[in-house]
Amino acid sequence: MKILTGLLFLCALLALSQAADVQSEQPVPSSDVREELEIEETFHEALLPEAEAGNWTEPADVENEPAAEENAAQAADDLLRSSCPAGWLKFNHRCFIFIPRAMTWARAQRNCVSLQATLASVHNFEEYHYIQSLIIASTHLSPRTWIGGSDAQEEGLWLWSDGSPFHYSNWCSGQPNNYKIQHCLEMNFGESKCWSDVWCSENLPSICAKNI
Ligand SMILES: [Ca+2]
Repeated sequence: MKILTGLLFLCALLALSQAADVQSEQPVPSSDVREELEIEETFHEALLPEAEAGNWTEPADVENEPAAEENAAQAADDLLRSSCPAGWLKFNHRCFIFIPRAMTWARAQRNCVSLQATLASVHNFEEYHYIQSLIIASTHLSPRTWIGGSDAQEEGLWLWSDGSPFHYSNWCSGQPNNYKIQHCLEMNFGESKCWSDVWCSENLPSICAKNI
């Protein structure tokens, strides 16, 4: 009886030890591995809702590529728009051209309009000086020339034909005098090469200007 009991006890021990072996075959993750697994799970959980909602954000370096192309296209566009057509000269975001053919003020303005421009308005001394130097470069002289000022709509109320405000002026002494009704603005008048009102029917060369 004692032998039988001993055998049963031995069998029980063997069975227990085998069960323990089976359990020990399942590797217990080390603490490092557990951390990695947790991080990976967190990563997927964090991405999934956005991806499913269609809010996937491209990584930064990929996202920059279209932006760089866009910037290059914008720069090329700016360059194109910042240049003037052949024969025109750029100053203060406008293009200017001297038209040597003598015409009345109205015909000179119409000619400018046909070039997608207007007779030039002048807003400060630098612009006036630039226009004077442009005329000298074209003619080697300083002939009287039409620019875009007129008070034909109302005597003494000077307007620029491009619609810009008439703030700056360079009238010669005693001008504008509306002598025998003068409604158009000529530059390079007299020795001082300043401005005067003159009859609009005079035939003068002109300066056209257009915005870039
Ligand atoms: Ca006058």
